Amino acid sequence: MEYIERVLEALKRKNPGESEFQQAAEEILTGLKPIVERHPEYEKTALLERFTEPERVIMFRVPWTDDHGNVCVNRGYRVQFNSAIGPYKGGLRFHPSVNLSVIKFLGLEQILKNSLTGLPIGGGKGGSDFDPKGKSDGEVMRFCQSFMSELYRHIGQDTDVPAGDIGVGGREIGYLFGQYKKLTGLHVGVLTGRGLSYGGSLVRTEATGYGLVYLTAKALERRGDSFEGKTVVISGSGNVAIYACEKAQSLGAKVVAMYDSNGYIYDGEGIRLDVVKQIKEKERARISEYAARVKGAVYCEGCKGIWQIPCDIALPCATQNEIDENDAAALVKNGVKYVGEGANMPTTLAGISVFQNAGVVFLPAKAANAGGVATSALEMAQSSGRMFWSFAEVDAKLKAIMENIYEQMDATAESYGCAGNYVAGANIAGFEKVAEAMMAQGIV
Ligand code: NDP
Ligand code: 2IT
Repeated sequence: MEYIERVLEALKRKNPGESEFQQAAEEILTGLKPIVERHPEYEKTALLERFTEPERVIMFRVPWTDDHGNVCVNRGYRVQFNSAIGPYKGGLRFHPSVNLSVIKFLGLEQILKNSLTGLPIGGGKGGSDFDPKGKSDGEVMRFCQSFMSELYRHIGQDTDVPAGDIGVGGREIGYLFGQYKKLTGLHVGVLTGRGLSYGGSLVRTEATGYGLVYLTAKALERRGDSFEGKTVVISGSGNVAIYACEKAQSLGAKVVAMYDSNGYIYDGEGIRLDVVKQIKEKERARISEYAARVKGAVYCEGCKGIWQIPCDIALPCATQNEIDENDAAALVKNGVKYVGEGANMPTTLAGISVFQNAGVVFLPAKAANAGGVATSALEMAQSSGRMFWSFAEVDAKLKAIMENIYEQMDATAESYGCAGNYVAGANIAGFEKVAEAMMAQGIV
């Protein structure tokens, strides 16, 4: 049996029931075939076995008290996956579906994503099965304080720098930072996505969504096309979805649909983002509200129907496995030409095959959504340098990083004999640097 297949089989045996982690590992390792064939030394030094085994997994109890005096217990995680090219870096997710498999898949993806940014950041991820939905600010604060009361001893500005992800935005980062500072006395860049008044960076809020559109726009431009006049469907209505919508609209696209976990809205006139921001960012309410406020818009219960809406460009920006092979087939049938993954692993392996076989330009998550973590690294640079860059400065750096990622994965796919296959291109381009750093540092 070939090296990659053996590693994958052992990984599945060793991590039973971890379906998301197994899926991410399969996507990544399969794409690495051409580079592994060129480097027999990888097998001799068990490089892939080391690459797929986290350096450290931390799991902990998070007890907190709700507004009625009930004691609740959640589970906290931090997976410090790979520090070959820099300190562990990656978000925290608070969502009831969080388990070790989800955090490990996100951590593995993060290693290669962070490498693609060209900045010195390793890969990590964390979170909890805590559900912030419906909780008061006080409950969220007490949860965050308890979570940090354990996490603080494992992180640091030069060792591990967490940030946001699903369920963790500016409010949560603020509470987490406050508790870290209280426990350590350090006002340092140990978390990114901080508020602008206490060390955050301009553009970090917008970065993932803007970056997704910058990279997709590059793919369009290379084909003599642009966002102008295109119909776009965006799933999710959180941080990534909102700023992807904002940038796509500013480039002349018409975004016609978005969703949350209950259902989707369709607005043939083009989504009014000010209304979405009011509902989701200010009121923390449900997207169904949109149809009650905007004439002509409709709300449909359930998420799946969104992929039946004809569009030129689909930007899945909610969560993993939201597009399966049937959804992909519906999108293809209705004429989709580009798919840019804003979420992490939003397309199943079978869904990816449907897009690639149909000649859709498929832009995988670890490249397409790298703008968030890239801007986090720019926030770290500003923190260390005691500097504060202007919006225009950070935005220009973000755009350049995203365009460079596109060129890198395009050129890499071509040079390894799989032109246009950006899944392989992004995996190989990200892996090259991590592999070189791991080889240079010996068996550690
Ligand atoms: P938010 O919490 O801000 O928003 C998440 C959105 O996705 C909400 O609309 C939420 O709906 C929806 N959603 C979550 N889970 C599900 C589900 N199971 N089914 C349907 N809808 C769901 O998170 P972000 O926007 O930050 O993150 C979205 C995706 O982007 C994630 O995959 C994340 O890993 C990825 N990402 C985020 C980055 C960042 O900088 N924030 C960077 C790179 C990637 P509801 O409110 O109903 O739960
Ligand atoms: O998936 C991701 O890249 C993020 N959630 C952002 C991580 C970060 O450290 O900014």
